Amino acid sequence: MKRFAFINVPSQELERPPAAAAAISACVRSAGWECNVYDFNLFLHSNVTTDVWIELEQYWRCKKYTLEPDTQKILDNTIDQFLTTIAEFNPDMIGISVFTRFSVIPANVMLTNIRSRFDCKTVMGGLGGYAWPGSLPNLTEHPLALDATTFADYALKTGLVDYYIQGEGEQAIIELLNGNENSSGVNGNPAVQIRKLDKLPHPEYEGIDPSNYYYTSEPGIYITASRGCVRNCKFCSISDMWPKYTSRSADDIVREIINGKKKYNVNLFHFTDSLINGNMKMWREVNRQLVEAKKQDSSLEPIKYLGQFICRTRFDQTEKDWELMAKAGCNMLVTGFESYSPHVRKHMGKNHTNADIDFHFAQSAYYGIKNVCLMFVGYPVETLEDHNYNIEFLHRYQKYARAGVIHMVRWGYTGMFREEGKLAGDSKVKLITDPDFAKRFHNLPQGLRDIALGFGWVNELNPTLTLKERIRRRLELHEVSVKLGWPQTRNREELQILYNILQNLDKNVINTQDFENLETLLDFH
Ligand code: B12
Ligand code: SF4
Repeated sequence: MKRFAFINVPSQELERPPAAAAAISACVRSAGWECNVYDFNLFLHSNVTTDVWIELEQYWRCKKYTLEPDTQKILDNTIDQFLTTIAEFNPDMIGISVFTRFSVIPANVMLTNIRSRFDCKTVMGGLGGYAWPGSLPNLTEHPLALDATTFADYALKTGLVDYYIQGEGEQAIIELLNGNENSSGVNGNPAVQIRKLDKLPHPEYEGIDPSNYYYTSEPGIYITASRGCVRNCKFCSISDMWPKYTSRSADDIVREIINGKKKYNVNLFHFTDSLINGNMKMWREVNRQLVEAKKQDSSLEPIKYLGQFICRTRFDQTEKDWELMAKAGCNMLVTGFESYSPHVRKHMGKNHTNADIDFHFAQSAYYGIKNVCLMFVGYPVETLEDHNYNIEFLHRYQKYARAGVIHMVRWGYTGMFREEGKLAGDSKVKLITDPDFAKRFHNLPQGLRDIALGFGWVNELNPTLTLKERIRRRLELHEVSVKLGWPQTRNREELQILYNILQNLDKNVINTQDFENLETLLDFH
């Protein structure tokens, strides 16, 4: 039997086992290969001191360009030790998972080491593969790779990998292991979205026991019930990744939850979906079946879940839906209400009304379901009147924030738009970007540049929404939130940057020094 070693690299949360490792290892096994999963993220964390871990995290996130000599030595030794275990397995192929752009540097380091020790084939997957390779330290050593558009492309051109897989990995890896090197998703062939999710094997956690992770309250696992979204909001990239909304059947989802509970001894299920309630029929049935299963078997009672949600209209749902969710174990919903202004929401492509938001919170309060609210400040068509709606939101729902029904509010980045994307050609938006921005930030790594450039726009059709005004609105919302006792998240550094910009702002021109602490903004992206 052929052997496949799956490697997960930092930077990733250590709260639960990596979802991709569980999903892909099950597929590799279904293709008749033996598969071992090696989580270098966890291994590293268990083998280095907190100080070394913190320095490495800064390095992975491009906040630091070189490591202290001692840290470099520790990293080299730890990788050596890690790869020795993998060498004992003697794999025919090694797969590496690049979760986000913060995994690009660690993946590059790991692949360089793999290449010097192993002769076997290597394959890369994960959304971080799409990241721009510009922040890699050795880019100029490979003139051929200078025009690489993504990290995956770079890795292929420099020979770090034999294959990379774009998009969903399940079908593509099975095809590849069956010898089909030209199948969709492999080495730049356009990926084809998987439509029959029920046919995929359930994730497996051999080698990545959830109880070995650093969970907050209790061990848990990720679960994916659907991919894509039923909406197509103007600022969102989900439809680029999954053009069609596709969901699994309720039977299959509940089977995975119950098996997960029994086999891996976990109660907590974290949905990775962009929205768990995209298909109401399926979603009702999932909750109904969970309630029924709990009635039949009391050991299932502790099962609970959290996930992203959309605010549904009153016509789409009943109180019974909320009761079912609560009984099924709904613990927390993360919902993009985005704005309390109907005008802004309409432009975004959202369907819900303010009465629907009222209903959402009232039901959550009644059934004890916690909420995280994702909100937008300075959306390109936002007027002062729209902004005042957001202030009203804070007053109106203060009682829920104080009671813990609203666990957190997160105000998005003061309108970060670099490319018009789906806003291009819109009758209400004509974005103008500061042409000098790119020059000023030329040497910043992609992640930072995206953020810096994202500040430099104004909507010609809503000209009073200058950067200064967007920042003022963000600060005002912060002030009101603090005054009313709203729990907020991760805003200290963000506000510091906005404050710096505001101080130097003159006629919407931004100076480089305003971004002194820009890299801290990465953590909010
Ligand atoms: C849940 C989630 C989180 C959670 C949990 C993260 C974790 N596990 O550590 C939290 C909230 C903590 C989080 C944080 C962040 N996230 Co996040 N997150 C997600 C989300 C919603 C689901 C990810 C997931 O688990 N999916 C399920 C698994 C199975 O999918 P997957 O990992 O993509 O793997 C599939 C394929 O990529 C491929 N694959 C993956 N690896 C491999 C390997 C091989 C060999 C093969 C063949 C295939 C393959 O096959 C898998 C199955 O199809 C996605 C959006 C989305 N819907 O995908 C964003 C997403 C991944 N996150 C993103 C970002 C940017 C972040 C943050 C950097 C945000 C920030 N600034 O803090 C942080 C990074 C945190 C960190 N260092 O850990 C971006 C990544 C974009 C990019 N290219 O960089 C995404 C895509 C959201 C977005 N639209 O912008 N995130
Ligand atoms: S509802 Fe959420 S996930 Fe769906 S398109 Fe809108 S912002 Fe994106």
